[in-house]
Amino acid sequence: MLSFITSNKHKWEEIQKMTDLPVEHHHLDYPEIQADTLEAVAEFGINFCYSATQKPCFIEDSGLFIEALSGFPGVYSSYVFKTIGCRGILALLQSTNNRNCFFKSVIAYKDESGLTLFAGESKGSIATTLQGEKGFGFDPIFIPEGESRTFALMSTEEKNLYSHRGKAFKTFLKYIEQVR
Ligand code: ITT
Repeated sequence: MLSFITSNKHKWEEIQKMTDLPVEHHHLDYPEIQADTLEAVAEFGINFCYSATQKPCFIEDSGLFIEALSGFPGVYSSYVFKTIGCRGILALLQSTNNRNCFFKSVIAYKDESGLTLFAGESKGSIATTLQGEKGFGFDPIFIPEGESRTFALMSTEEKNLYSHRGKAFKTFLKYIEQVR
């Protein structure tokens, strides 16, 4: 049985809707190190988790990268969400017309044969106001490319079609179906 280690119940809901494979939700507080890339953060985290569980497991680390802010909050997304939140991001973008951004997700998987990373990105733009109440985190201000609605106005199934996590998880599933 595969184990998805996360403290975020929304991530678990999204992943569950994408597969019929038996995946269990495991809660383990693993360290999220300060590093320049999501890959480095995820790699450290999965090594910690695998040492603790000794079972095939994966984690997912994600971030929002805003062009006009030189990629901020990026690897600091979790902290920035907890501190200034969506409204803080809107305030930081008040004096610019460039609202381009992307979400990136990195899934790190480890089993007896080693560690593998899978990435997914979702390009989009930052809305001018908070819109919608579904989802979590920056969903009320993120509009994926080709859409006019934020993630917070979409069902989980719809968000999965566009999202960074949906894309990374799809690639991960293909790999798992081949190797397991
Ligand atoms: P883990 O236990 O899985 O690490 P987390 O909530 O700490 O859960 P991350 O560090 O990966 O998750 O996420 C960084 C932040 O980026 C998260 O707190 C959200 O605010 C934001 N974020 C990530 N994915 C998002 C999504 O799909 N929609 C909206 N915001 C998202």
